Amino acid sequence: MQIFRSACPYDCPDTCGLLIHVDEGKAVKVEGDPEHPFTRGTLCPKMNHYERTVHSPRRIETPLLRTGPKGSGEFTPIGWDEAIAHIQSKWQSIIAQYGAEAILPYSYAGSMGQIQRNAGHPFFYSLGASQLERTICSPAKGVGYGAVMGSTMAPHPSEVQDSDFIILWGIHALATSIHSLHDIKIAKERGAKVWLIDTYQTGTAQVADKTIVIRPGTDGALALGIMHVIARDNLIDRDFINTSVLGYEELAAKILPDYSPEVVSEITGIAASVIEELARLYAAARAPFITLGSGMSRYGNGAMTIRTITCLPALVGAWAKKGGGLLASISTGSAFDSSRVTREDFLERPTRSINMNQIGEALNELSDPPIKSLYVYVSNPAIVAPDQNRVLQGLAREDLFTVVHERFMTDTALYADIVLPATTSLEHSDLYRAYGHYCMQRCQPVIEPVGQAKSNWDVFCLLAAAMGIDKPFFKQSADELLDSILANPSPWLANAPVDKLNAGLPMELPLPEGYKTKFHTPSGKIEILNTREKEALPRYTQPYGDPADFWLINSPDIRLLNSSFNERADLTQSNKMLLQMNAADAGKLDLQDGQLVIAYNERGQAAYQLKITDKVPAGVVVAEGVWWLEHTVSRRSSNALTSQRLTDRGRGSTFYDVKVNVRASGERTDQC
Ligand SMILES: Nc1nc2c(c(=O)[nH]1)N[C@H]1C(S)=C(S)[C@@H](COP(=O)(O)OP(=O)(O)OC[C@H]3O[C@@H](n4cnc5c(=O)[nH]c(N)nc54)[C@H](O)[C@@H]3O)O[C@H]1N2
Ligand SMILES: Nc1nc2c(c(=O)[nH]1)N[C@H]1C(S)=C(S)[C@@H](COP(=O)(O)OP(=O)(O)OC[C@H]3O[C@@H](n4cnc5c(=O)[nH]c(N)nc54)[C@H](O)[C@@H]3O)O[C@H]1N2
Ligand code: SF4
Ligand SMILES: [Mo]
Repeated sequence: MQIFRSACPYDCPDTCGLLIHVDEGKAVKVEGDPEHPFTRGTLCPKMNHYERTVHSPRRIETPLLRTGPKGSGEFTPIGWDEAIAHIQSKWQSIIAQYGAEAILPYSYAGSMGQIQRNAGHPFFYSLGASQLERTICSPAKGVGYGAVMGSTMAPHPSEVQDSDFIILWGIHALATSIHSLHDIKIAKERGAKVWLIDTYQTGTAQVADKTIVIRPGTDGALALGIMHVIARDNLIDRDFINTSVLGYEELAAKILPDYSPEVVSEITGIAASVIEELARLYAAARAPFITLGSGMSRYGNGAMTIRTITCLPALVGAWAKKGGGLLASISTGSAFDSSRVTREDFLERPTRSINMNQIGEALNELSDPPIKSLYVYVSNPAIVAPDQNRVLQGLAREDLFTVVHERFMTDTALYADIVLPATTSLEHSDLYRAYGHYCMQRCQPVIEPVGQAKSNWDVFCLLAAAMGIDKPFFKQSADELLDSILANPSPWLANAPVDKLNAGLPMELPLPEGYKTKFHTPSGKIEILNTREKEALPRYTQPYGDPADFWLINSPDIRLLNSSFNERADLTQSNKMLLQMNAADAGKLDLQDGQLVIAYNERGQAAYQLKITDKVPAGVVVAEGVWWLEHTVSRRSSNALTSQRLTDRGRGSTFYDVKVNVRASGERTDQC
């Protein structure tokens, strides 16, 4: 038995340190690495048994060729040479007839490793394929934060330990970022109070002293209401504003008067007295801290909402206080030069870009040239993309040549012409950086590839050779590429203990002295007023909404990581596809707890088991998790209801900006 260090590859802010026990070439046990500075030896329930994913009997072990109709799941095993030759000949004829832009890559973050996640970029740039706008997560959050704070560094996550008043705003930390709760627990032990703002009482409410339930998409108005009270009662930090803030006076004069607690109460559904209380507590705190989730950024007004909330700490000088500030997301992207992997310079002429949230539209409507081939890796668009009926309709096109490189037979892979088997993180090399802390980790394979699985990097090198792309870049190994990146460090990385990285240990990037009050904006100040924006000041704008009765919140499930872990029977055996609704609404619709119901709108419908609960307010229903279709009753999951509309800025997804009606299911539960 040997124990190796590794890191969690999934799209989770924590990027936990792992210890992998390997016996006779198999991973037999997975533990948290106690030496990891942030994750400190604990894992979530999903990764505690990562070996069950790695050695799952459901792993795809050979390349597969489709033998039945699209989507039927009928395949025959073939060899790698045959699979690559098949792709080569199909692509060559598509390129000859339609041009390379008829080929579209589709990838996101099934693995967060800097090599494997980005391995397709240099290949598809070289090919001249259509580009993908990778905005399915929360770009509006980044744009909203950036409008006020520019590229100011996020606080170290342990900063919160010294806060005395913490707002968890639109974040289900118990499910999505559990290790942040460790620091929050320390703050609580030191006397801090925690308030949670969400659209229903999530599991995270357990750690909060108070939960405010807000009407979906209205958080911008709440932030303005809090600032109204702070300005009205002169609770501002005048010295901080004078030295470090641009535009407070304009905001106070032109915008805040319109957002009295009474007006904001009408918009948000929160009692005016609660808005007053929250504003006073926030202003009176020694070091108020806001942990900002992504929830409210996934609306038509997402960027403006985040921008507005981001102004709050400036009014009370929170940034200058130990333990104060706002944590939206941690970016360590500048620590190393990712263009050494992505190689934009391989693109010989501009090619069109297709927004990944609108893949449904693109597959069905695009012409000149139409998309004739789709290459999917580290993603599962049949399940994670909005407007599922349109996506499945596109994937079902018999004239669409689809290749899916996957670990499991996902709903997307079921529609493939060729399926290629992918390695897991224990079988390939990579470099991981996190978005919830400042650590990085370099990982080596700890077991041999399962079956004939190959890593993304290796497959793109094979495809490059087959397509006649003769660049030496594609003749190196993933480790050689990593070595060359680390041999050319950024100034930030050069100051870090890189030898730790090469020894496989988690390495924390050093933070510059006084970084919290070095505001990286054009003015050097926090920019409440930003004249580069179309609207120079934040104000409340409305979400899209839909003409239906209930907002549908379809946020993460604690047992899944986006659509990953659906393969694990131990995680998915109970309570899938629940629709949570409050008793009064259920009563009005004459629905009973446990019965099968249909949520529907103009885009589609999905069946759920009804769960009546007082944790959900009137006018809202909640369905956690993005489930594979095998776990659904109606062969559709929540994305059959979500829309391809984009956010106000950042061209991001609007998953929670969706409304539905609900009815009892008739006898038929199959999809219309
Ligand atoms: N277990 C688990 N962990 C995950 C994931 C997962 O699928 N499962 N996904 C990972 C990924 S890719 C991401 S991006 C992160 C996201 O993690 P988070 O930042 O937590 O963001 P969301 O999950 O989008 O939403 C968080 C909360 O916002 C609430 N919310 C929705 N609309 C509103 C609103 O209008 N106002 C307010 N105040 N709250 C609202 C939702 O009810 C939800 O509880 O989590 C990562 N971690
Ligand atoms: N309704 C609804 N939909 C959502 C969300 C939501 O909250 N609600 N959340 C959205 C968000 S925030 C995000 S970020 C997206 C995420 O969407 P994706 O990034 O597509 O995430 P996953 O569902 O985890 O799918 C990743 C797939 O990659 C595969 N994979 C893992 N490692 C490798 C590898 O090394 N190589 C290859 N080739 N494949 C690999 C896995 O087996 C898995 O099937 O989903 C979005 N979709
Ligand atoms: S999914 Fe998140 S919490 Fe779970 S092990 Fe991975 S990084 Fe850690
Ligand atoms: Mo995400």
